[in-house]
Amino acid sequence: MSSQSAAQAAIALGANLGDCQATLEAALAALDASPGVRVLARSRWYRSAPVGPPQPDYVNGCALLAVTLEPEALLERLLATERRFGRVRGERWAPRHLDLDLLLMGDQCLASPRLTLPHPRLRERAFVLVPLAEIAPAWIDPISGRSVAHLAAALRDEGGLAALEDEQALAALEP
Ligand code: A4P
Ligand code: MG
Repeated sequence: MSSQSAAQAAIALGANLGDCQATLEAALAALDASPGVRVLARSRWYRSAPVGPPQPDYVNGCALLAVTLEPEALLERLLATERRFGRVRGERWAPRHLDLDLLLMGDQCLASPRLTLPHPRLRERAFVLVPLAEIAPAWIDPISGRSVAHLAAALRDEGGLAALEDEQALAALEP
């Protein structure tokens, strides 16, 4: 692939500290405004129960990007964007303001010390696969040979995920 031809990449976004939805939207706008990256689509935002150690609920979502960067350069851009939005002034051991993971880039498979593609936990996580299936259901995971829709369907019943706009619509119905 030439570094100038656009490739498609899928990223996961997550936050569980501060105004999570505002941070995720600002991070996407910053990525879209940066050289060599264009945001093509994003999923709805989901509230998700924390996987791993006890901590606040997350807001998660996924986005599709058109990129003219090599995978390592895109990862650097994601990590720089995390730093830009993730600073926690004076707090120690705080949960994350922003987590950006590179999930898929075309059908590339990589395992370098800095970057693993596809993302190694892509297939295990409803909070990644359910939003990703909204925007890229037919994308084939090059490791399993399964589509994103197929992988998401296998995890959909795990629960713990709710679209924020559904929560807001339900809240509006309450007396
Ligand atoms: N790295 C290698 N491959 C990749 C890749 N494909 N994408 C390296 C991104 N990074 C990749 O990542 C550490 C290093 O992984 C990077 O410097 C990069 O070189 P990190 O994001 O700084 O570390 P982390 O977030 O602590 O690790 P990781 O593995 O991303 O954490 P997880 O597994 O994502 O866990 N529960 C819910 N409901 N929702 C969440 O979003 N997130 C976590 C974080 C835990 N529980 C959660 C959620
Ligand atoms: Mg991460």
